[in-house]
Amino acid sequence: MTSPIDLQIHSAFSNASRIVLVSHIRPDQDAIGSLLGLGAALEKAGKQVQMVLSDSIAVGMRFLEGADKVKHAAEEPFDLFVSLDCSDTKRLGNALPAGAMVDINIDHHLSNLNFGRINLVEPENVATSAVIAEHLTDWGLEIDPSVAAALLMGILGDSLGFRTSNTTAATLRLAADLIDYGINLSDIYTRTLVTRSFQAVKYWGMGLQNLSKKGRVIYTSLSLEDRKNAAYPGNDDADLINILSTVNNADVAIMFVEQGRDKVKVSWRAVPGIDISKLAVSFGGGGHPAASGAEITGSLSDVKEKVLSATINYLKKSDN
Ligand SMILES: [Mn+2]
Repeated sequence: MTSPIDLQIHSAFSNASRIVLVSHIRPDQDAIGSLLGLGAALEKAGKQVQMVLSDSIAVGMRFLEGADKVKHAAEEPFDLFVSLDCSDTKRLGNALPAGAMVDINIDHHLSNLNFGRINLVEPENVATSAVIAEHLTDWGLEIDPSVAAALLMGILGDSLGFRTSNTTAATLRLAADLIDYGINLSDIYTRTLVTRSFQAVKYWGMGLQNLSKKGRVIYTSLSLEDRKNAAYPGNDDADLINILSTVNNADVAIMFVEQGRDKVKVSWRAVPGIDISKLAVSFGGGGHPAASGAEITGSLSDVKEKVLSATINYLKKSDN
C-alpha cells in the first residue's frame, strides 16, 4: 500500500518540471548510486534534472551512466530540491544554494535531522539507494537498467558487499530484482568494492604504518603530507577505515584524515552492540550505530587526542 509520504513525494515529482538532486560531500557509492539512480528515473519521466555534488566522483565510479552530467552547484531556476543520503544540510557542502529550502529529504541515517519539507528516513534500511529502489514505483517512476545499476552500486557500497549486520533477506531480494534488469553483479561488485588505484594502496601503507591500539580501540591517521607523498587525489581515507575494522580484538576503529589547516575528518567503526553514532553527534557529526563520522576543527594531533580520550570514556560509560 502506498503510504502518505509516498503520495506526497509522488505529487511533488508530478508537479515539478525542474528538479535538483543533491548528495553529500566526499560522496560514497550510496550517495552516487542514489543520485544517479533517482536522476535517471526522473529524466526518463521527462523531468529536467540537475544532479549536484560538492565534491567530484571517484574515478572508479565514473563508469555509471550519467556520472559525467554531475555538477558542483545547482543553477536557478528549479521547482524542487531533493537531498539524498544526508543526515543534515551541512553534509551537502556547497551543493545547497544560499537560502534554498530542502523539499524532499530521503535518507537512512538514524541521526537524520528531518530538515526537509517531506522526510522519508528509514534508519533500519541498509542504504538510501535501497530506500529509493523500494519506493520508486510508488512515486510513479520506472526502473530501467541504468537506474538499477546505480541503485545496486549504492546497496553494495553501504552493505560492504552484503556483509553489514543490517543486510537482510529483503536486501538480497531487492538486489536480485535489480540484477534482473540485466545488471552484471560481478562487474559492479569488482569495480565498487575490489579494484583500487596504486595511489590508494600506497596511501593505505602510510596509514597502516602508524596503526596504534589503546585498550579495545585501534586508530591511525593520514596527514596532508601522506596524501601528497602517495599522490592520492581524494580528500578521504581511501576506505582504509574498512580495513581497520577487520582487526580482531578491537571494539572500535577510528580514522583521522587531515583536511587542511585546522580541520580533521574523523571516522568511527564499531562492532555490533556499540552505538558510536551518539559520540559522532557529540562532535557535530552523525551516522549509523556501526559507522559514523564528524568533521572537527583543530590540528591533527589535538583532534586525535581529544577524540581518542572521548571514545575511551564513551566505551567505559556504555560498559556500565
Ligand atoms: Mn548511505
